[in-house]
Amino acid sequence: MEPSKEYVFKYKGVYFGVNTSPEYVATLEDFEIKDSDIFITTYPKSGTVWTQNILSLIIHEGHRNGTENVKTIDRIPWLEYNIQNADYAALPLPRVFATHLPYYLVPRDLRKKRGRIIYVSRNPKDVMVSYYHFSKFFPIAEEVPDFNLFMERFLAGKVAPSSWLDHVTGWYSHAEDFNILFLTYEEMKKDLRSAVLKICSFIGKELSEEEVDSVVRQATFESMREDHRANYKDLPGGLVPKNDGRFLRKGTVGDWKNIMTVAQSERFDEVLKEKMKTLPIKFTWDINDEM
Ligand code: PPS
Repeated sequence: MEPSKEYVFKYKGVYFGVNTSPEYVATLEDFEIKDSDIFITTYPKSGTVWTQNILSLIIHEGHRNGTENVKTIDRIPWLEYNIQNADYAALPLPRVFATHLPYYLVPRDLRKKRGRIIYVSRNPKDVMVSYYHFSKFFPIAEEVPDFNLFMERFLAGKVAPSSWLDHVTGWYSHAEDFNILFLTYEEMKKDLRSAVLKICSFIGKELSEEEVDSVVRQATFESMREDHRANYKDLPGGLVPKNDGRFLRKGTVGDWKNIMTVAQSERFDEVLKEKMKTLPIKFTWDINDEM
């Protein structure tokens, strides 16, 4: 099966989209890490933008109290897609980056436990459905109107950055090589405050009760949708969204049930569920499930 058209190259087994190149990705191996660096690492549609905003709110008082008007994309750039051509070396400390790279393509120094990684995963049915909707609104993505076709591509790893299972398995099975905090989208959804506290403790940032309250309040789906700094309404590079789509679409657990038929869900389970049993994570497929 052919991958989606916008995935312009494959590098060391992983599909990449536009705005980057194999040469650039290759340089990231030597990317110079500072000890205070933080990398938000995800498979797409797993809660990246959400975690970016939480970190902006935790780290920057001016973001929290509204005196600073810096958009997420400028505050926390994408490592492998340097869309705005930022000078990464000149970013204020602690630098925070977002990346969808698999564990074996990230800067070498991270493996020496320099810097910190926050890895966020989400149940793959919701990931896939979110990705499907994204493909319809993101102007440089190939619009795939047929959900079934999109699902087959997703299951075959013919989307960027290739297989969801390989991404998650890779990061979990190499956890010991990195200074890493694992979170799930669903635990953030169920108890955002605890997730914020875990992040604070991991990055060594102490906030008062009121400050934590403020972070939690501003990191809810509803608040972020209204916050022009955080909602990615202005897409990078001046791109204009199609079909009235948004990055912050529904923000729920279990939305897959609204689109997947029973047969599609069974097909998905047949391909992935058995293999997922080896993962040390119990995914939540419905907001009412016990965690
Ligand atoms: S991307 O393209 O990889 O950066 O996308 P990513 O940010 O990882 O994932 C987008 C989904 O995250 C949801 N989102 C949130 N959910 C709950 N609360 C908050 N605050 C929040 N912020 C973003 C966003 O709505 C996308 O999920 P879907 O299911 O499409 O709504």
